[in-house]
Amino acid sequence: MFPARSMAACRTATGLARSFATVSNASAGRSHRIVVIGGGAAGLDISHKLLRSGKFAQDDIAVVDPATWHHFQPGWTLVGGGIKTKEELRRPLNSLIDPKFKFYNDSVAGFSPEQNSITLGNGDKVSYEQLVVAPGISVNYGSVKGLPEALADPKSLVSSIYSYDTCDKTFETIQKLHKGTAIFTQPAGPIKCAGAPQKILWLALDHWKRAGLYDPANPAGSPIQISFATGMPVMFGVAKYNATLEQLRKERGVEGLFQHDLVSIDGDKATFALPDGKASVTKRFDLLHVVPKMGPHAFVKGSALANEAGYVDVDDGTTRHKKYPNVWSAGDASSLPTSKTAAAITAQTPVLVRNLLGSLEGKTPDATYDGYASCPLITEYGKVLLAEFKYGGEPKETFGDWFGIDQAVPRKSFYYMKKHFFPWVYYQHMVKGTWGGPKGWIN
Ligand code: UQ1
Repeated sequence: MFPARSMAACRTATGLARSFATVSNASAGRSHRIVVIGGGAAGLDISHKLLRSGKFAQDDIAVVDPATWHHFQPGWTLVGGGIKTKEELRRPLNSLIDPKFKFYNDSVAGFSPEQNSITLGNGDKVSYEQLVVAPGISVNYGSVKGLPEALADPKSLVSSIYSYDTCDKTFETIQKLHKGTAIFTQPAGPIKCAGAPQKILWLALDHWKRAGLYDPANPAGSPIQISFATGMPVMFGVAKYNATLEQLRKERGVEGLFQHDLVSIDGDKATFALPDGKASVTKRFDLLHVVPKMGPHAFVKGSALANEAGYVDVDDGTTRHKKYPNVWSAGDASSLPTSKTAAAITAQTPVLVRNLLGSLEGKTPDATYDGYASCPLITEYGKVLLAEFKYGGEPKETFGDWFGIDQAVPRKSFYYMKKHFFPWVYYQHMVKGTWGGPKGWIN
């Protein structure tokens, strides 16, 4: 480990060598040129892209993540719809980490950006020349009173596709419901995959339609009634796709309860806060699909790296930290003002990696992220609307440009991409750093 440490110190090209002067022998093995926080989609993609640059030796790059399993979370909607099993979507995290990395299978207790170090959950200090912060965000089940208890109760028809533990319960609840009121919620505020709360609604609706329990032409006369209760003012944040989805909602007889933010569950009653902050509405339900509020992990939110909202405060274009030039962030934990999706990560990581590698050579960042994100929005079994857009909610359609097709029209080809191609390319290429999303394969 000593050679690694001295190499790291020698190679410091950014004027940040001061931290290494104080590194004690005991912690010498815990100095790395680059430390990547997070073994999720962003962390794995970035760390492997950095390694593929050929500029790093054994243990030059460290990855920190306390998890045992890595999950392909975009697949959990399909588990909720009974299309995939949750087991097929996960891999042991250590099997996805190149042996050339030092892997700290531990949590992060804190950041010391002035000292160029982090502290692990076990108390050890790890120092770096460059830090990449990509730990994702947390799903806050406690944000809805009564939710943890309702989810844990196997008899309740309350579930969520947002966790490994409960995404299969969702399909069980859909199958168990034969009559009554089904409510699907979406919270106010940022969440991972803002389309997923309604994707599961569309799958459930289609399931009940096929089972003869729901007739979109006569919702009031159907055994099941369906509501979408969302804390947001619209079905989807990008105007072009919102128009299609709002039309589908009306055509399919789904009640839209906008700016209804779920706050508590009590038996078969769900209570929603309304925008003025005073009034609330309580609805009875027979099936409830819940999307809890989400937000930055406490160790990020409470750190010197966070902006006011608790996200890692990086430049919207370069992904470089606004205050600490040797800190970078991408993915859900970053302040990048776009959707929190794996597709967005495919466009963020090449920018981050190019700018970080350039900065090691003293260059000014010259790559810029345009806010690209995508949402393959499943509208029924066998059909997907492929929303793709950039900053400002402006559509940026891959296949529209190639073939002149309108991606707001739900298609079978996009469904096959979502069901078969994306999960495959994710584990074969994206986590290894060789997938560029709409740009295809990159090295
Ligand atoms: C993508 O690259 C990707 O990652 C593997 C997804 O899976 C989560 C996606 O949903 C999307 C939309 C992309 C973007 C790629 C193309 C070709 C549109």
